[in-house]
Amino acid sequence: MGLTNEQLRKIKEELDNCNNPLFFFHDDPDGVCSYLQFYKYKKEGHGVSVKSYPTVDKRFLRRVEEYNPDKIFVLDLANIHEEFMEKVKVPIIWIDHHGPFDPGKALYFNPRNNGNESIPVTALCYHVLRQDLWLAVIGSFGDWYYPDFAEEFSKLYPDILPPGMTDPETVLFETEMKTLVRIFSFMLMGKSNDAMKYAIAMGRIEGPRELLNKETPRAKFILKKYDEINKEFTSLLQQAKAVDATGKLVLYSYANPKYSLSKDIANELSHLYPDKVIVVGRVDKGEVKMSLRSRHHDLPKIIDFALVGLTGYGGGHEYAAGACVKEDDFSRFLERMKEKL
Ligand SMILES: [Mn+2]
Repeated sequence: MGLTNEQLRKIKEELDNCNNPLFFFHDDPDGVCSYLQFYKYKKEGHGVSVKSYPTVDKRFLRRVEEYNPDKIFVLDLANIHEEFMEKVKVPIIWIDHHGPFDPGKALYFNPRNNGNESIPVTALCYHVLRQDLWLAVIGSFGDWYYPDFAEEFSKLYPDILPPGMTDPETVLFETEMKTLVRIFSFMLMGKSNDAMKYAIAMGRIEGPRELLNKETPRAKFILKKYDEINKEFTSLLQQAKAVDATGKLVLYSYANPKYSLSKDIANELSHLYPDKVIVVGRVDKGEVKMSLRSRHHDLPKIIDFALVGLTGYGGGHEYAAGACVKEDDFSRFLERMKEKL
């Protein structure tokens, strides 16, 4: 599925043939569940979550020096910067489902190169190892994807994933899977080192019930952060659900929370208003950072149009994207977006 059996075998071989791997992973449920599957299998090496800008660039050379790995794995990240690639002397194994992009000297595995399917990296990792089913399932639904091993999970945990539910969006918003995905999303928030503490604790959790029922101190530790962020999230979401949703574009903006919750709020609004274009903006240091959602437009195209002449940047998938503009340019940006809807 996604990758050929030979490719899956090759990844396993690369994983087996190293002693001190360094894993760079995207700081979302798909990324961290990919990392956790590999780390739990290897029981050695280090992980680094890559925040905000999904690129492994020279910011991370310091980590390579610090950990001195004999192999680097890059998981669920769209880009590796040329300079990073040049300066690093050990093999790089890169597994991703964005792009595809030119892998340079990295050994590159991307299902989009074998027929255009965008399968979450966490599902690919499961096909390699077949070990931590629950992590693979959570990471997949986190990317709005129904994996071929979901039924197996449903048999073990029918209370979490009721049998016969095959639409990923329904699963994600109407079952306990919602809480599980959100626990993984929230635990990674904040500084990278803090996020890693939670990721490591998660690596010791044995299954979803231990987590949801707070059965152990490590589960309580993770759920404490979740509960704290969820409180803030719930109150922002309540405001977001109250905004005027009569136009083609639904806008919610907020300021000053400790964490950026835009992605999760945008997903909720997109589920609530499937036919609308959703813009969730977080005002921070004179800029507005946005999460955008639409099921009927090519968002990167519209963002590029709206950005002409303004200071900002943006991009992403057709249906889920991000953008950032100066606070003074925000209303102009929205006006120009509306011209294209
Ligand atoms: Mn992904």
